[in-house]
Amino acid sequence: MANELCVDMTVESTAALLLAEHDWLILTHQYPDGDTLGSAFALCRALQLTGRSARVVCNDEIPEKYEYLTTASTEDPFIPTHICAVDVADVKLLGAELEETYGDRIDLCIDHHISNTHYARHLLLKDYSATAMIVLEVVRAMGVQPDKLIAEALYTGISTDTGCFKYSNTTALTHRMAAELMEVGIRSDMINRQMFDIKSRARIELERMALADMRFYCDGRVAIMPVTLDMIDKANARENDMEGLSPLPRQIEGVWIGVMLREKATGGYKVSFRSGNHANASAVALQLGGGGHIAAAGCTLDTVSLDEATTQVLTAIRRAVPGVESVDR
Ligand SMILES: [Mn+2]
Repeated sequence: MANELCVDMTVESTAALLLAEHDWLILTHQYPDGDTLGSAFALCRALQLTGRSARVVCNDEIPEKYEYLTTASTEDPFIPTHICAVDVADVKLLGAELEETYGDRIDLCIDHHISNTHYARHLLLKDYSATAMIVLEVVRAMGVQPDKLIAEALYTGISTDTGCFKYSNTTALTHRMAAELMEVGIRSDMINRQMFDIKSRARIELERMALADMRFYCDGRVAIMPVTLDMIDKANARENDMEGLSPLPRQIEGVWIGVMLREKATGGYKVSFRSGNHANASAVALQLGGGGHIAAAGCTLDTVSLDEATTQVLTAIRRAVPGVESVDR
Protein backbone atom coordinates (compact mmCIF):
# COMPACT_ATOMS: atom_id res chain seq x y z
CA MET A 1 0.00 0.00 0.00
CA ALA A 2 1.26 3.49 -0.85
CA ASN A 3 2.60 5.43 2.09
CA GLU A 4 1.12 8.93 2.37
CA LEU A 5 4.05 9.98 4.54
CA CYS A 6 6.53 9.25 1.77
CA VAL A 7 8.44 12.43 0.83
CA ASP A 8 9.28 12.98 -2.84
CA MET A 9 12.94 13.86 -3.27
CA THR A 10 15.07 15.66 -5.84
CA VAL A 11 18.61 14.63 -6.77
CA GLU A 12 19.92 17.51 -4.64
CA SER A 13 17.81 16.79 -1.55
CA THR A 14 18.73 13.08 -1.85
CA ALA A 15 22.45 13.91 -1.92
CA ALA A 16 21.98 16.19 1.10
CA LEU A 17 20.10 13.48 3.01
CA LEU A 18 22.79 10.88 2.27
CA LEU A 19 25.56 13.25 3.39
CA ALA A 20 23.68 14.30 6.54
CA GLU A 21 24.06 10.80 8.06
CA HIS A 22 27.15 8.81 8.99
CA ASP A 23 26.18 5.29 8.06
CA TRP A 24 24.07 3.69 5.36
CA LEU A 25 23.04 0.14 4.73
CA ILE A 26 22.17 -0.23 1.03
CA LEU A 27 19.62 -2.87 0.05
CA THR A 28 19.20 -4.44 -3.40
CA HIS A 29 16.19 -6.36 -4.71
CA GLN A 30 16.02 -10.16 -4.56
CA TYR A 31 17.39 -12.20 -7.50
CA PRO A 32 19.78 -9.27 -8.03
CA ASP A 33 20.51 -7.92 -11.51
CA GLY A 34 23.15 -5.56 -12.89
CA ASP A 35 21.13 -2.42 -12.18
CA THR A 36 20.34 -3.02 -8.52
CA LEU A 37 23.91 -4.25 -7.84
CA GLY A 38 25.65 -1.58 -9.94
CA SER A 39 23.58 1.16 -8.28
CA ALA A 40 24.21 -0.25 -4.80
CA PHE A 41 27.97 -0.71 -5.07
CA ALA A 42 28.47 2.66 -6.81
CA LEU A 43 26.49 4.47 -4.11
CA CYS A 44 28.30 2.51 -1.40
CA ARG A 45 31.71 3.57 -2.73
CA ALA A 46 30.62 7.19 -3.17
CA LEU A 47 29.51 7.28 0.49
CA GLN A 48 32.77 5.68 1.61
CA LEU A 49 34.77 8.23 -0.42
CA THR A 50 32.98 11.00 1.50
CA GLY A 51 33.95 9.42 4.83
CA ARG A 52 30.66 7.65 5.58
CA SER A 53 30.31 4.01 6.58
CA ALA A 54 28.34 2.01 4.06
CA ARG A 55 27.64 -1.60 3.15
CA VAL A 56 25.57 -3.44 0.55
CA VAL A 57 23.28 -6.33 1.46
CA CYS A 58 21.30 -8.63 -0.78
CA ASN A 59 18.74 -11.26 0.16
CA ASP A 60 20.22 -13.75 -2.29
CA GLU A 61 23.71 -14.84 -3.24
CA ILE A 62 25.29 -12.50 -5.80
CA PRO A 63 25.81 -14.41 -9.08
CA GLU A 64 29.49 -14.93 -9.98
CA LYS A 65 29.37 -12.79 -13.11
CA TYR A 66 28.80 -9.67 -10.96
CA GLU A 67 31.74 -10.36 -8.68
CA TYR A 68 33.91 -7.57 -10.17
CA LEU A 69 31.31 -5.08 -8.85
CA THR A 70 31.76 -6.12 -5.24
CA THR A 71 35.36 -4.87 -5.25
CA ALA A 72 34.04 -1.31 -5.66
CA SER A 73 33.50 -0.97 -1.91
CA THR A 74 34.96 -2.23 1.34
CA GLU A 75 32.98 -4.25 3.90
CA ASP A 76 32.46 -1.63 6.60
CA PRO A 77 31.52 -3.20 9.93
CA PHE A 78 28.83 -1.13 11.69
CA ILE A 79 25.37 -1.43 13.16
CA PRO A 80 23.18 0.20 10.53
CA THR A 81 20.98 3.11 11.56
CA HIS A 82 20.05 4.37 8.07
CA ILE A 83 18.66 2.21 5.28
CA CYS A 84 18.55 2.94 1.56
CA ALA A 85 16.99 0.69 -1.10
CA VAL A 86 18.04 0.99 -4.76
CA ASP A 87 16.05 -0.23 -7.79
CA VAL A 88 13.48 -1.84 -5.46
CA ALA A 89 9.93 -1.05 -6.66
CA ASP A 90 8.12 -2.76 -3.77
CA VAL A 91 9.12 -3.75 -0.27
CA LYS A 92 8.26 -7.39 -1.12
CA LEU A 93 10.97 -7.40 -3.79
CA LEU A 94 13.64 -7.09 -1.10
CA GLY A 95 13.16 -10.81 -0.49
CA ALA A 96 11.70 -12.42 2.62
CA GLU A 97 14.67 -12.01 4.98
CA LEU A 98 15.47 -8.37 4.19
CA GLU A 99 11.79 -7.43 4.15
CA GLU A 100 11.35 -8.97 7.59
CA THR A 101 14.36 -7.12 9.03
CA TYR A 102 14.18 -3.72 7.30
CA GLY A 103 10.84 -3.55 5.44
CA ASP A 104 9.18 -1.00 7.74
CA ARG A 105 12.22 1.22 8.26
CA ILE A 106 13.56 2.18 4.84
CA ASP A 107 14.72 5.81 5.04
CA LEU A 108 15.39 6.33 1.37
CA CYS A 109 14.58 4.65 -1.93
CA ILE A 110 16.18 5.52 -5.27
CA ASP A 111 14.28 3.93 -8.14
CA HIS A 112 13.19 4.17 -11.79
CA HIS A 113 10.07 1.97 -11.71
CA ILE A 114 7.00 4.19 -12.14
CA SER A 115 5.09 1.40 -10.34
CA ASN A 116 7.08 2.13 -7.11
CA THR A 117 4.78 1.68 -4.10
CA HIS A 118 6.18 4.60 -2.03
CA TYR A 119 7.11 2.31 0.88
CA ALA A 120 10.16 4.38 1.90
CA ARG A 121 10.21 7.58 4.00
CA HIS A 122 11.94 9.42 1.16
CA LEU A 123 11.70 8.51 -2.52
CA LEU A 124 13.80 9.71 -5.45
CA LEU A 125 11.90 8.42 -8.49
CA LYS A 126 12.84 9.29 -12.07
CA ASP A 127 11.59 7.67 -15.26
CA TYR A 128 15.10 6.77 -16.50
CA SER A 129 16.22 3.60 -18.32
CA ALA A 130 18.10 2.45 -15.22
CA THR A 131 18.39 3.32 -11.53
CA ALA A 132 22.14 3.59 -12.16
CA MET A 133 21.49 6.76 -14.21
CA ILE A 134 19.77 8.38 -11.21
CA VAL A 135 22.59 7.25 -8.92
CA LEU A 136 25.10 8.90 -11.27
CA GLU A 137 23.28 12.23 -10.76
CA VAL A 138 23.13 11.68 -6.99
CA VAL A 139 26.83 10.78 -6.75
CA ARG A 140 27.73 13.97 -8.63
CA ALA A 141 25.42 16.04 -6.40
CA MET A 142 27.28 14.54 -3.42
CA GLY A 143 30.41 16.15 -4.87
CA VAL A 144 31.98 12.83 -5.88
CA GLN A 145 33.58 12.55 -9.34
CA PRO A 146 32.95 8.94 -10.43
CA ASP A 147 36.23 7.00 -10.44
CA LYS A 148 36.80 3.82 -12.47
CA LEU A 149 35.08 1.54 -9.92
CA ILE A 150 31.98 3.73 -9.58
CA ALA A 151 31.82 4.24 -13.35
CA GLU A 152 32.06 0.49 -14.06
CA ALA A 153 29.31 -0.27 -11.55
CA LEU A 154 26.99 2.38 -13.01
CA TYR A 155 27.75 1.39 -16.61
CA THR A 156 26.86 -2.20 -15.71
CA GLY A 157 23.47 -1.03 -14.43
CA ILE A 158 22.72 1.03 -17.52
CA SER A 159 23.90 -1.61 -19.98
CA THR A 160 22.02 -4.51 -18.35
CA ASP A 161 18.70 -2.67 -17.92
CA THR A 162 18.72 -1.61 -21.58
CA GLY A 163 19.74 -5.03 -22.93
CA CYS A 164 23.08 -3.59 -24.06
CA PHE A 165 21.37 -0.42 -25.37
CA LYS A 166 18.94 -2.43 -27.54
CA TYR A 167 15.62 -2.14 -25.68
CA SER A 168 13.06 0.56 -26.46
CA ASN A 169 13.79 2.24 -23.10
CA THR A 170 17.19 3.36 -24.48
CA THR A 171 17.26 7.15 -24.94
CA ALA A 172 19.76 9.78 -26.02
CA LEU A 173 20.36 10.47 -22.32
CA THR A 174 21.16 6.78 -21.77
CA HIS A 175 23.91 7.00 -24.37
CA ARG A 176 25.16 10.36 -23.08
CA MET A 177 25.52 9.03 -19.54
CA ALA A 178 27.15 5.82 -20.78
CA ALA A 179 29.56 7.96 -22.81
CA GLU A 180 30.44 10.06 -19.75
CA LEU A 181 31.18 6.88 -17.81
CA MET A 182 33.34 5.58 -20.67
CA GLU A 183 35.41 8.77 -20.50
CA VAL A 184 36.48 7.68 -17.01
CA GLY A 185 38.32 4.77 -18.69
CA ILE A 186 36.13 1.79 -17.88
CA ARG A 187 36.36 -1.72 -19.33
CA SER A 188 33.03 -1.55 -21.19
CA ASP A 189 34.08 -4.39 -23.52
CA MET A 190 34.79 -6.71 -20.57
CA ILE A 191 31.53 -5.69 -18.86
CA ASN A 192 29.33 -6.30 -21.91
CA ARG A 193 31.04 -9.59 -22.74
CA GLN A 194 30.59 -10.71 -19.13
CA MET A 195 26.92 -9.62 -19.05
CA PHE A 196 25.74 -10.68 -22.51
CA ASP A 197 28.12 -13.04 -24.32
CA ILE A 198 29.55 -15.53 -21.86
CA LYS A 199 27.41 -18.59 -21.18
CA SER A 200 28.20 -21.49 -18.91
CA ARG A 201 28.84 -24.88 -20.45
CA ALA A 202 25.72 -26.14 -18.62
CA ARG A 203 23.66 -23.37 -20.20
CA ILE A 204 24.79 -24.27 -23.71
CA GLU A 205 24.07 -27.97 -23.04
CA LEU A 206 20.59 -27.02 -21.85
CA GLU A 207 19.97 -24.80 -24.90
CA ARG A 208 21.11 -27.64 -27.19
CA MET A 209 18.59 -30.08 -25.68
CA ALA A 210 15.75 -27.55 -25.51
CA LEU A 211 16.29 -26.42 -29.11
CA ALA A 212 16.41 -30.06 -30.29
CA ASP A 213 12.92 -30.58 -28.82
CA MET A 214 11.46 -27.28 -30.03
CA ARG A 215 8.43 -27.67 -32.32
CA PHE A 216 6.75 -25.24 -34.72
CA TYR A 217 3.01 -24.74 -35.21
CA CYS A 218 0.66 -22.44 -37.15
CA ASP A 219 2.88 -22.30 -40.26
CA GLY A 220 5.91 -21.42 -38.18
CA ARG A 221 4.27 -18.50 -36.39
CA VAL A 222 4.38 -20.34 -33.08
CA ALA A 223 7.48 -21.99 -31.60
CA ILE A 224 7.22 -24.04 -28.40
CA MET A 225 10.40 -24.97 -26.53
CA PRO A 226 10.26 -27.42 -23.62
CA VAL A 227 12.75 -27.27 -20.75
CA THR A 228 12.22 -30.44 -18.72
CA LEU A 229 13.61 -31.51 -15.33
CA ASP A 230 15.40 -34.29 -17.18
CA MET A 231 17.20 -31.74 -19.41
CA ILE A 232 18.11 -29.54 -16.43
CA ASP A 233 19.48 -32.58 -14.66
CA LYS A 234 21.44 -33.88 -17.67
CA ALA A 235 22.92 -30.42 -18.34
CA ASN A 236 23.76 -30.04 -14.65
CA ALA A 237 22.19 -26.57 -14.87
CA ARG A 238 21.66 -24.29 -11.88
CA GLU A 239 19.08 -21.51 -11.52
CA ASN A 240 21.59 -18.95 -12.88
CA ASP A 241 21.87 -20.96 -16.08
CA MET A 242 18.13 -20.52 -16.80
CA GLU A 243 18.24 -16.73 -16.89
CA GLY A 244 17.15 -15.24 -20.23
CA LEU A 245 16.24 -18.57 -21.81
CA SER A 246 12.61 -17.74 -22.59
CA PRO A 247 13.25 -15.19 -25.41
CA LEU A 248 15.03 -17.85 -27.54
CA PRO A 249 12.02 -19.15 -29.57
CA ARG A 250 10.90 -15.61 -30.35
CA GLN A 251 14.27 -14.82 -31.94
CA ILE A 252 13.47 -17.11 -34.85
CA GLU A 253 12.43 -15.39 -38.08
CA GLY A 254 8.70 -15.62 -38.77
CA VAL A 255 7.74 -16.53 -35.19
CA TRP A 256 4.97 -14.33 -33.77
CA ILE A 257 4.74 -16.04 -30.41
CA GLY A 258 7.60 -17.88 -28.75
CA VAL A 259 6.74 -20.17 -25.86
CA MET A 260 8.92 -21.81 -23.23
CA LEU A 261 7.43 -24.65 -21.18
CA ARG A 262 9.53 -25.15 -18.09
CA GLU A 263 8.73 -28.22 -16.06
CA LYS A 264 8.29 -27.51 -12.35
CA ALA A 265 9.78 -29.69 -9.63
CA THR A 266 6.27 -29.96 -8.14
CA GLY A 267 4.72 -31.09 -11.44
CA GLY A 268 3.17 -29.14 -14.28
CA TYR A 269 4.73 -26.34 -16.30
CA LYS A 270 5.65 -22.69 -15.96
CA VAL A 271 4.81 -21.09 -19.32
CA SER A 272 6.57 -18.01 -20.72
CA PHE A 273 5.19 -16.19 -23.76
CA ARG A 274 7.29 -13.75 -25.81
CA SER A 275 5.85 -11.86 -28.75
CA GLY A 276 6.76 -9.28 -31.37
CA ASN A 277 4.57 -6.78 -33.22
CA HIS A 278 2.01 -9.31 -34.45
CA ALA A 279 0.72 -10.68 -31.17
CA ASN A 280 -0.14 -9.73 -27.60
CA ALA A 281 1.54 -12.15 -25.20
CA SER A 282 -0.52 -10.96 -22.24
CA ALA A 283 -3.81 -11.72 -24.08
CA VAL A 284 -2.61 -15.31 -24.55
CA ALA A 285 -1.50 -15.68 -20.94
CA LEU A 286 -4.85 -14.28 -19.72
CA GLN A 287 -6.64 -17.18 -21.48
CA LEU A 288 -4.76 -19.53 -19.18
CA GLY A 289 -5.19 -17.56 -15.96
CA GLY A 290 -1.86 -15.74 -16.17
CA GLY A 291 -0.84 -12.23 -17.16
CA GLY A 292 1.99 -9.86 -17.98
CA HIS A 293 2.93 -7.31 -20.61
CA ILE A 294 2.27 -7.10 -24.37
CA ALA A 295 5.72 -8.43 -25.25
CA ALA A 296 6.29 -10.78 -22.30
CA ALA A 297 3.77 -12.71 -20.23
CA GLY A 298 3.36 -16.00 -18.44
CA CYS A 299 1.17 -18.46 -16.63
CA THR A 300 1.40 -21.72 -14.72
CA LEU A 301 -0.21 -25.00 -15.75
CA ASP A 302 -0.40 -27.41 -12.83
CA THR A 303 -0.52 -31.20 -13.05
CA VAL A 304 -0.38 -31.48 -16.84
CA SER A 305 1.86 -33.55 -19.09
CA LEU A 306 4.02 -31.88 -21.75
CA ASP A 307 1.51 -32.90 -24.44
CA GLU A 308 -1.44 -31.52 -22.49
CA ALA A 309 0.43 -28.28 -21.78
CA THR A 310 1.25 -27.92 -25.50
CA THR A 311 -2.40 -28.47 -26.48
CA GLN A 312 -3.67 -25.91 -23.95
CA VAL A 313 -1.10 -23.35 -25.04
CA LEU A 314 -1.96 -23.78 -28.73
CA THR A 315 -5.69 -23.45 -28.02
CA ALA A 316 -5.08 -20.22 -26.10
CA ILE A 317 -2.88 -18.81 -28.87
CA ARG A 318 -5.45 -19.63 -31.58
CA ARG A 319 -8.15 -17.88 -29.54
CA ALA A 320 -6.15 -14.81 -28.58
CA VAL A 321 -4.04 -14.13 -31.67
CA PRO A 322 -6.05 -13.21 -34.77
CA GLY A 323 -4.57 -14.54 -38.02
CA VAL A 324 -2.07 -16.87 -36.39
CA GLU A 325 -3.46 -19.77 -38.48
CA SER A 326 -2.87 -19.42 -42.19
CA VAL A 327 -5.83 -17.76 -43.93
CA ASP A 328 -5.44 -20.31 -46.74
CA ARG A 329 -6.75 -23.23 -44.79
MN1 LIG B 1 16.44 -1.36 -12.86
